[in-house]
Amino acid sequence: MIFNNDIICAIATPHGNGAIAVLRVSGKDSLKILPKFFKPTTRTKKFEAWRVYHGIVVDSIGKETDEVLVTIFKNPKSYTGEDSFEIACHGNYTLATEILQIIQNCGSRLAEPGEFTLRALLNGRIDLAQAESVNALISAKSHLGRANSLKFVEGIFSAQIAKIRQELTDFLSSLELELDFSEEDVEFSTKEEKIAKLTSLSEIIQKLLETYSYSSVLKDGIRIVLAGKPNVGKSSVFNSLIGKKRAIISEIAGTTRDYIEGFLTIAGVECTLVDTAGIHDSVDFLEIEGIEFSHEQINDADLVLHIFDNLEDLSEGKEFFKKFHTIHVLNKADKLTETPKLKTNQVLVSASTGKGLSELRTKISDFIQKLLPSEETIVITEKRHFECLSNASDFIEGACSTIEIGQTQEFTAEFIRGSISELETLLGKITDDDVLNNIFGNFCIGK
Ligand SMILES: Nc1nc2c(ncn2[C@@H]2O[C@H](COP(=O)(O)OP(=O)(O)OP(=O)(O)O)[C@@H](O)[C@H]2O)c(=O)[nH]1
Ligand SMILES: [Mg+2]
Repeated sequence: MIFNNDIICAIATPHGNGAIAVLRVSGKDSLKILPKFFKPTTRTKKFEAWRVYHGIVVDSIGKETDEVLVTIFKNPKSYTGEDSFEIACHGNYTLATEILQIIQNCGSRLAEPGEFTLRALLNGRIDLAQAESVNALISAKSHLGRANSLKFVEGIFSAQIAKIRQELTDFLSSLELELDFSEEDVEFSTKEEKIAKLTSLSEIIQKLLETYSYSSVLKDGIRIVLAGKPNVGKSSVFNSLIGKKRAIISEIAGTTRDYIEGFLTIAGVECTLVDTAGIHDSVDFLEIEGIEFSHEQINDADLVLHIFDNLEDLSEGKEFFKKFHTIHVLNKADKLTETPKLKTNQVLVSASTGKGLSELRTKISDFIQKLLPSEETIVITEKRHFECLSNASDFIEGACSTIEIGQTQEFTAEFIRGSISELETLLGKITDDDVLNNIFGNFCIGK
C-alpha cells in the first residue's frame, strides 16, 4: 500500500442497524471538505479541534440526509496523526452508506482495509506491534484476550521490547568501545558479566515466548464437542447449554447427521459448542458419513463432553475418550431412581429438567480457567511477534557462545546486531544509526 495523505473515508461500525453508525474521514485536507456537506446547527466559522458539532448532512443539491454529530480531531493528536473527523449518524446502514457516498463525492476516497491504522503507524502514532494488536483487540474471543490486546495497543508490550532493545544496544555500544580501544586493552566488563547480562535478557524473552501457548484460547476461544451414542440426549444438552432450540431432538436414534455449532461464553471465553451424530456401528451410508464427522470433531476438540444415559456406557466411553480432555455427562437424571456416585470429571444432568446443568457449566469453567494465563501476563498472540522474539533469542544465544569460546568480539557484536534487528523488525523500525547515536549519547568519548 503506497502511503499518501489524501482524504480517505469509511464506515467504522459493523453492517446492520443499530443506535448509531460512525463514519471516519482522515487526510491532510479533510477538514476542508467538511463544510461542503455538513451544516452545523450553530454558526461556525471554523471547526475547532476536539469539539463535537451538531448539524445536518446535506447532499450535492442541498437535500437533508441526516441529523448527525461530528467530532473534530487535529493532527498530530488524532488516531491517524492527521486532521480527521468522525460522523455519528443514525444507525441505519443504508443511511450511513448514503453519507459515505456524499463524502466521496466531496473529494474523498474509500479507505483500504486497515488504512487508518496504517496511517497511524506511518505517522509515528503507534508502532507495528501496536498496529497489529488493534486488529487482535477487535477479534479476540475472550475477555482476557481483549485485555491482553489492549496492553499491546497501549504500548505496554512495545515498551518492554524497547527496553530489551535498549539494553542490547547499550551492550553493543560498550562492545564497540572495547573494540575501538582494543589496542589499549580496555575491557568494560568481564566475560562472566557479559554472559550474565545476555542470559538475563534471554530469560526475559524466553518468558514472553512461553506465553504463546495461551494465544489460541485468547484469540480463538475453545471448541467443545458433545459426543456419545445415539439417542442419549446430546442435542438436548446442546440446546440447553446454548439456551435455544438449535438442534432437532427426537426419540429416533440417529437424528443428528451433520454437526451443528452453537456459541456461548464461559469464564469470559467464547466457546464453540458442537453437537454431533451419535457414534455406533451403522450400515446406513448417510449415518456413516455423519459418524466420520463426529470423529473429526472429537479430534479437533479442546474439550469433549461425553454424553451417556446409562452407567454401562460409562466404562466403554472411558476407554474411547481417554485420549481427549473429557467431561463424562450422565444425562436423563430425571429417569434415575437412585443417584449414582460420580467422580470429579463426571456430572449428572437432566436436559429435560435443567438439573445439573449449572454444575456442568462450572466444570467446563474449571477446565477453561486452567487454560488461561494470569491477568497480568502479557501473552504473545501474533506469530510474527513469536518468530521475531525466537530469532532475537537465538541471536543472543549465539552471542553467548562466541564469548564462551573466546571468539573475537566482532562476532559477538554481529550476533547482538542481529538480535536488535529482530526486535526492531518486531516494532517495525530499523535504524542502524541508533547504535552510533547511543554511543555518543551515553558515553563521553570526546577525546
Ligand atoms: N427423560 C429424559 N429424556 C431426555 C433427556 N434428554 C433427552 N431426552 C430424550 O431423549 C431422546 C433423544 O434426545 P436427543 O437430544 O435427540 O438425543 P441425541 O443424543 O442427540 O440423539 P441422536 O442425534 O440421534 O444421536 C429424545 O426423545 C429426548 O426428548 C432427559 O434429560 N430426560
Ligand atoms: Mg442429536
